[in-house]
Amino acid sequence: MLIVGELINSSRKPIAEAIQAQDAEAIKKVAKEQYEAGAHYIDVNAGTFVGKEAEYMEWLVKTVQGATDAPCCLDSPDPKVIERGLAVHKGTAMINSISLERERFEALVPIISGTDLKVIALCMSDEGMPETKDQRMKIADKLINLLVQKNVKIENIYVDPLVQPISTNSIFGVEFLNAVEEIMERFPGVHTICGLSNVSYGLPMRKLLNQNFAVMAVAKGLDALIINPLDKRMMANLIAAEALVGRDQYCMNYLKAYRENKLDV
Ligand code: THG
Repeated sequence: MLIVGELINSSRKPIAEAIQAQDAEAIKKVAKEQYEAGAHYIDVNAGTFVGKEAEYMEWLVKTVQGATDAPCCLDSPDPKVIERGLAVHKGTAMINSISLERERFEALVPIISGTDLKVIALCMSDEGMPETKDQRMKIADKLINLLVQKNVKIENIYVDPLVQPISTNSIFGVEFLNAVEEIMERFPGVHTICGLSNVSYGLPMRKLLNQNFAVMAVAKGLDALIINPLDKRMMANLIAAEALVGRDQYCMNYLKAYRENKLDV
């Protein structure tokens, strides 16, 4: 399971304050904690700072990479902001994200084409957010094919079918899960990823819903997640889920986590 640590996001108050104050130590601490908890990529998002997002993205990338060896997941809908982060990024970044929205697609493709960059492909088009599995599949199919045509390796594509709140429509959870299953079946080599928190929006005990949803998605083949890696129960659940679906040979990872005291949370 590839883990992207979500906590460096300006929608979170302490992060917005640290960015505003240019408090590098505060950002470095959150980067290190996530890396040590098992994050492979550190998501960086300064999206709430209109007009300063690109400048802050650059600062976040430099700051995070001054504290850990982890690559960043550059999180912005604006290709200019992603470019700015990429210009100072060391190693192989993950782009979060491209979509079928025409402007966004055309601006990002030349940046990604022929490189080893990983890219999150959001199932979103100029027609808006998909609701059913079939709507997601149509977008995923077009996106994957276009990206591969444009010289992006299928192994570098992480399709995000987009999680929507079950409080607004009770089918949103299952439509998402079935999309994961079909994408992994129909496009061998591609990855699937998502952020979880939307699924529980508007409901109490959000962690309970997020944790269960993550396990169900793993059962459908999801192999990457944007999460809070400091959530110990979430991390333990994922290790157990991967062992249970046969993605942990000889349960080695499960046993290692047990010996390291990471399961009894
Ligand atoms: N898909 C893609 N990118 C994304 C999302 C997605 N980027 C943004 C978002 N969704 C994922 N990132 C966050 C970041 C912070 C929070 C939720 C999603 C958040 N965190 C809690 C808080 O601040 O209190 C802490 C979570 C916890 O304690 O478990 O709200 O869907 N491609």
